[in-house]
Amino acid sequence: MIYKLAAHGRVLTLDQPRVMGILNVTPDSFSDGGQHNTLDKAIAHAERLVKEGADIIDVGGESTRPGADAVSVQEELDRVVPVVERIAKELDVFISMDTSKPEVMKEAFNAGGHMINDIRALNEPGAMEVCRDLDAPVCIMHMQGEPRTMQNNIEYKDLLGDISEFLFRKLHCCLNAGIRKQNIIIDPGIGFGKTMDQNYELLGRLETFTSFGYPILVGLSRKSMIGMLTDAPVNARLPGSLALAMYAVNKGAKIIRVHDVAETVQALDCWNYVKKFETKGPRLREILQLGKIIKNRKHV
Ligand code: 8Y4
Repeated sequence: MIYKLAAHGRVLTLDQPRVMGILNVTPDSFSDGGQHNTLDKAIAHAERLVKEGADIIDVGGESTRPGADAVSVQEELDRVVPVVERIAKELDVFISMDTSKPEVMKEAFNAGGHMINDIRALNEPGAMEVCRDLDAPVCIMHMQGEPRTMQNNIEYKDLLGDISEFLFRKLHCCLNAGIRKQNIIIDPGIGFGKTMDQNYELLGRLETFTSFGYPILVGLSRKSMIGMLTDAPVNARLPGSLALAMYAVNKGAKIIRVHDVAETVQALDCWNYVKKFETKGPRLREILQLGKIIKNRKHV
């Protein structure tokens, strides 16, 4: 089964794992004070992610760190919409909006964005209806609790069972609300209300979710499950991030959300290439073609 995401006449085929590059547009990520500077810097970073080979840019204006302040609708609109609008005009890439607010989903989509990445799985009033009306692809993520407090009182009856049940219920709600099946992506929500070992268990059994019949997105990049295991600080977690990303694609993940696009693209190029040799009697034409495509990448 080859999944396809489509919006505004752009199609993203998930015939191979795709890379979603993270673009944070919270004031602490780019600011040196001025607002103009912030927009230009965000666009420059987006351009770099695209040159490095990102298939999707995930634009986020709300910090989901535990303890981060809530952001008003207007504030998030002001952060996200101008960035999405300029990426849509200037860059050849699929744009994702990391938001839970229906107003932001709508405005950012109408500014040229292609999909919604909602860590709250369309839980805000009106979000489901907005996504249905936009006919936008949407990622439904599992989270226990709220970002502010999700790492307190973590409790599951049965980790994989509870998360499967949550996703099943959400899928049912989405389909009932009129969201098309082809527009839905699922995500087990690594790091969102889970202990270190629960995150490893979830990843170790990621194939559980492939049979649901929806493409799987995972975010592992630089997450604390790597730091807690290895003691690596957040800026030294690239090796762990790459290892876990490759593990996830082996288990069927179709979209990997990452900070380090160039490095992940290289890892995936090698993964895709060796994958061609898995089946006996590999088709030499196809392999030769893929080898050329990979060599022709511009390194930035
Ligand atoms: C260091 C680096 C410490 C990263 C913490 C983090 C996901 C997501 C996030 C995810 C989907 C994050 C918006 C958390 N994670 N969306 N968003 N899936 N769909 N933390 O796993 O990167 S933000």
